[in-house]
Amino acid sequence: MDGQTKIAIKHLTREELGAILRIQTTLTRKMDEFMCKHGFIKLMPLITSKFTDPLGPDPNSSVIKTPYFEYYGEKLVLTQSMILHKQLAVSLIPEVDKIYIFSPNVRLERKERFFTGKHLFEFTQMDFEIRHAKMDDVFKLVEDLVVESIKEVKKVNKDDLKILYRELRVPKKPFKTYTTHELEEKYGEDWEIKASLDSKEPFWVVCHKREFYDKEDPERPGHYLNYDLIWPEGFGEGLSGSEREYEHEKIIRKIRRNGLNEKQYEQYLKIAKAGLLKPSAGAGMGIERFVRYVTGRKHIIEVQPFIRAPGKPVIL
Ligand code: ASN
Repeated sequence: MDGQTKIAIKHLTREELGAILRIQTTLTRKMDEFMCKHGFIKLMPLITSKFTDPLGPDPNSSVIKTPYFEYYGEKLVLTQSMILHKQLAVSLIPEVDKIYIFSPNVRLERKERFFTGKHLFEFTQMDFEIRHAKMDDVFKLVEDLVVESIKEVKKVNKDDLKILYRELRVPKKPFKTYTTHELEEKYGEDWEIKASLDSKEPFWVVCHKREFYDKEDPERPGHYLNYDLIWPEGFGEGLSGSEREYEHEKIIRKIRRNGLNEKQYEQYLKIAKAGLLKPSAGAGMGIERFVRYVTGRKHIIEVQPFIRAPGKPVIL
């Protein structure tokens, strides 16, 4: 047998993988229960589309190319995130104003991203969107979700946490909130991991200059109504989201400012122009990152049985 296949087998037959996956099962079951209890409707994921999240300009994004392919003369793309479809769903589907999806995303990141310990080029996020919601509604929901999920793991997976030597704390609500500006001032431009290492509790970071769909504060231009949730102990970013731009004129202005191809978003823009997009807010929580934090693993590949890591060969 060749060396690469042997490595893949070794990765799959690790003693702790069962414990990690049992914890992942508890977390995803709890998320389903929690979202249903809060009135969310579950959508199935979409992995092909005419348009997807452009993932930029965002200082945190490093995709080297967008995965396009042709099918019966149409140019389609693999999902980088379902953000625009989430917005369409909560705007247009009658009597459905809260949705969630376990959504696979493909993001062809630069190979150096392997060394962050938290990047995969294929991963799943629990993506949700709420019509007419504001940032504070999302914060409250996510804080309850995180606390309830972690309590459930501590209850159901005691033995698994022991196998992993993981001492897991239940976070205290409400989580603290910082602005990107204050963290930059304290830690410099690469604040994320330093601030995460300094903290024992998850915390929010608001106001990131990034994609066109994140809402700019109408009262404070240059400030953004968006947020990341940062896991503590050096695990770094685990969720991001925002209130959304829904007015055509603002969306088109930002698409042009960002140098994106308007043509690609044609149908989405038509719907926005007809005034059919509703205000909403939401977020996406990276499942593998949540599992990595809860299980206390050093590198995210440890929680992924079939590794899809930037710059690494796909073996199985
Ligand atoms: N899921 C994120 C959101 O809801 C978007 C992303 O994954 N970039 O804003």
